[in-house]
Amino acid sequence: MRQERAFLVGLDYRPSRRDSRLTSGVQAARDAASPSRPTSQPKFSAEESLEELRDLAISAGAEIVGEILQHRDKPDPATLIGKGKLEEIAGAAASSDADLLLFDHDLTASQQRNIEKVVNARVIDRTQLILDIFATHARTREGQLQVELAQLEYMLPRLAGRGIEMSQLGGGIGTRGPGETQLETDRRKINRRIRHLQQQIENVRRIRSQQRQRRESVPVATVALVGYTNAGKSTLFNALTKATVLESPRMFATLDPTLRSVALPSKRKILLSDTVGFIRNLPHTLVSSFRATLEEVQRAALIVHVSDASSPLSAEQDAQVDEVLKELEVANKPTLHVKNKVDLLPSKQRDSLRDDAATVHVSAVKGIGLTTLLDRIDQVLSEDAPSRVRLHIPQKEGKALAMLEARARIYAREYKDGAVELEAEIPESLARKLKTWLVS
Ligand SMILES: Nc1nc2c(ncn2[C@@H]2O[C@H](COP(=O)(O)OP(=O)(O)OP(=O)(O)O)[C@@H](O)[C@H]2O)c(=O)[nH]1
Ligand SMILES: [Mg+2]
Repeated sequence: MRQERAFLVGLDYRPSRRDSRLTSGVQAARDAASPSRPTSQPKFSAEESLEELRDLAISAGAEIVGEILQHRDKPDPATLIGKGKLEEIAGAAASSDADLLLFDHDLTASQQRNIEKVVNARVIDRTQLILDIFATHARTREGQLQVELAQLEYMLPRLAGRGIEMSQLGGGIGTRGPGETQLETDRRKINRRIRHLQQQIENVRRIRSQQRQRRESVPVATVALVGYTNAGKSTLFNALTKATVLESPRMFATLDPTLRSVALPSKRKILLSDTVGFIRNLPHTLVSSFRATLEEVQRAALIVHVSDASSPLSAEQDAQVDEVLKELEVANKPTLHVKNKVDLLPSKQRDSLRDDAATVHVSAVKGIGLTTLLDRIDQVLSEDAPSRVRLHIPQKEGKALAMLEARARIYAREYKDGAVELEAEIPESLARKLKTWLVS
C-alpha cells in the first residue's frame, strides 16, 4: 500500500477540562484549595503538541504533506475549528492531495461527521491515531485483544448515522485492527465482538495471574522501567539485561511487558520489567485496558522513571508520567529518576550534571552511568529490605489492605470479628506505613 498522505490540524487554546485525564472536579478542588500555588505542571504548548502529533503520524506510517495551526479562544461546537477555517483547510488538504486529515484534538462524533462532509479525506483524531499505532504494534495476544477492545469502544458511539460511509472507507490509518485486520463497522457485530473480547481478556488475565503467583513463590524483587514513549526504556532494558527487545525511534514501539533477570553488584537478583510508554492525554479506554500490563508497575518494589534528558519537552513529559503514576497509585513507591540520552547534550551541559540520591544520568546507547545506576538500585532495595511480620487489620481499612495486596507476599490469612490476621513479608517502607496494625 502506498504511504498515506496526512495533513495535520493543530489548535491553539488550552484543552478543555474534559480532556484532562485526572478527574477534573478533583483537580479543580485542589487548585481552589491552594490558590497561591503556582501552576506547577509544565504544559505542552500548541506548537509542541503539534510536533508530537507529527511524530505520532510518522510512527503510524504516514507521510506529512501539510499542517496548519489555528488560534481560537474556544472550540466551535459543530466543527471544532469553525466553518470558514474548515473550508480553507479542506482546500489546502485537497491541493496537497491528502488522504487523511489528522486533528491534534479529540473530536466528538458529530464534529467528525460535520468535518467529513466538507473535506474530501478521512478525518482522524489524536486518540484514533494512537489506537492505530497500538493496533499495528501489539504483538502478544493480550495486547492485541486490549487494543481491539479499546478501538471498538472508541468507535461505537461514533457510528450513529454513518454506517455506510464508514464501511466504504477501506483500509488505512484509523481503520486498522491488530494484525492488520480491518475493523468491523456493524453496530450489532461490534457489540457482540466487544463481549467476546472482554471474556477473552478475562481468561488471559487469569492465566497471567497464575503465572505470577508461581513466579512470586521465588522471592525476587521486581524493578519496573517506566517513562514517556521514546525515552529509551527498551534501550536501557537491553543494555542492563543483554536482551534484545525492540528499540525504535517510532513511538509506542513497546506494548507488551517483558521481564528479565539481572544480577546487581551485591549479587542480589532482580527482575527488570520493560513496559508500555506513556503519553499525554492517553485515551481513557486505553488506560483501563492496559491496566493489566501496568500491574507489573504496581507490584514493583522499585520504580525507575526514565526520561529523555535531551528533549526540550523533558519537564513536560516528566510531569505527565508523574500524573499517570499517581493514577496507578504508585506515586509513593521508592522511585529512581534516570535521565537518559546524556550523550546528546552539549558537552558543557553534560559536564555540569550531578547525580544525587534520587537521580542518575545515563546514556543507554553509550553505556554511560549504567554501573552507577545498578549500584543505586542495589542500595534502594537493601534499604527497603523485606521482613516477615504479623498484622491485624480491620476489614474496613480498605486502603491498607489494598497496599498489602499490592506489595506483600502473604503467607497466612485469617478472618476474625471484622478483621484480618495476616502473616506476610513486606518491605521496610510499607511496614512504616502499616505500623498501626503491626502485631509485635
Ligand atoms: N542518543 C541516544 N539515543 C538513545 C538513547 N537511548 C535510547 N535512544 C534512542 O531513542 C529511541 C527510542 O528508544 P526506545 O528504547 O525504543 O524507547 P522506549 O522508551 O522503549 O519507547 P517506547 O517503547 O516506544 O515507549 C531509539 O531510537 C533509541 O536508539 C541514548 O542513551 N542516547
Ligand atoms: Mg520500548
